[in-house]
Amino acid sequence: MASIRMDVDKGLELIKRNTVEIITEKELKTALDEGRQMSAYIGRATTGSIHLGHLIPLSKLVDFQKAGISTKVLLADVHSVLDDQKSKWEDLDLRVEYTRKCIELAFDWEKQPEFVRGSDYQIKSDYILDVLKMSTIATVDRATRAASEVTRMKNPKVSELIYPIMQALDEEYLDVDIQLGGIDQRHIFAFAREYMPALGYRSRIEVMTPLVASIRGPGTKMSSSVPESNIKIYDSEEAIRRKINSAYCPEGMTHDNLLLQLVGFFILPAEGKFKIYRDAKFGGDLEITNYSELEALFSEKKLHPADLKKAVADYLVERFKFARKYFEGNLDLLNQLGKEFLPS
Ligand code: STL
Repeated sequence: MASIRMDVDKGLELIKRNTVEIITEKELKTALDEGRQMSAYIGRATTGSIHLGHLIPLSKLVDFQKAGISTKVLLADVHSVLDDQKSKWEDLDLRVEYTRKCIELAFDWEKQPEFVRGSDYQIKSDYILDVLKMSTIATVDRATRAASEVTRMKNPKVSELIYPIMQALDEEYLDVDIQLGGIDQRHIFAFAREYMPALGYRSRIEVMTPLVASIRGPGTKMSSSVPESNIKIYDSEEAIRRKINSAYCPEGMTHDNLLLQLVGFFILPAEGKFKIYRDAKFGGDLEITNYSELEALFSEKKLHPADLKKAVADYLVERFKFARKYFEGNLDLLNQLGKEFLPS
């Protein structure tokens, strides 16, 4: 008994760490208490290039795996067209291949998640019938609110309101217990919680990760289409170092600090520790094992931005070497996808 109790607590702690909200934690705890074998998924619309901003929600999958939860990644190709045609129907094969490869290569997976392509099931009649059913129940107002944070919604198309309906139904068709996503998905998750029971499906547990700070500081965004605003996982070593060096990271400021977030949400979960090599005259080497330790050091100005930047850049250069090598040999694929996919 004692050991099972410990496993439940450990599992809950793993799932909760680095999240900002869980709807609901009580349901999660009950499921763990009952020892249920669970599965979780995260969806990624195949809209643009994969960069650092995408890796933090994806990193959570590693914690899920460690907690014994099986994991899936939805390559949401249909969604990428529904979102104001950010992809073209005829480019979806390529977009899916690209997105999958990036996610495979960016993580040192103990076990690869299961990849599922949206269009493999979303255009079958049983799914479409459910979309139609939900469209008769969901109000335009609710669907609009749900879509607003995630799709373009400039001169909104009907497809942008279908988007949240499909994202809700994906939980059922992927046969999962948990959906994971950034906190920007909150309204969509609430929409799913509300409307799934109306179709006779259970509401799923929704787990949300923090929003990633931007390289250029508060008020800016990491955007796939602006190369200097993001770091692609296959950017050149020189570009990684240049962009990290330019990142917003004022001494002592822990808010909106991408560097701290990368260590806390991306590096520590994967490695368990993070080494910062420093000259003895600047305090000598540091080994950090948890985020609060790092935050304290930084806010007390015992860790200088330059040392943090150097250590994070070194890590990213090493971590992404497989992705860099792969895409160096497959520039054709990137060229076919378009200019914004090319490395800087
Ligand atoms: C984006 C960017 C991002 C996440 C998503 C889309 C998620 C899309 C999605 C689609 C269908 C699902 C779940 C999630 O079932 O970071 O453009």
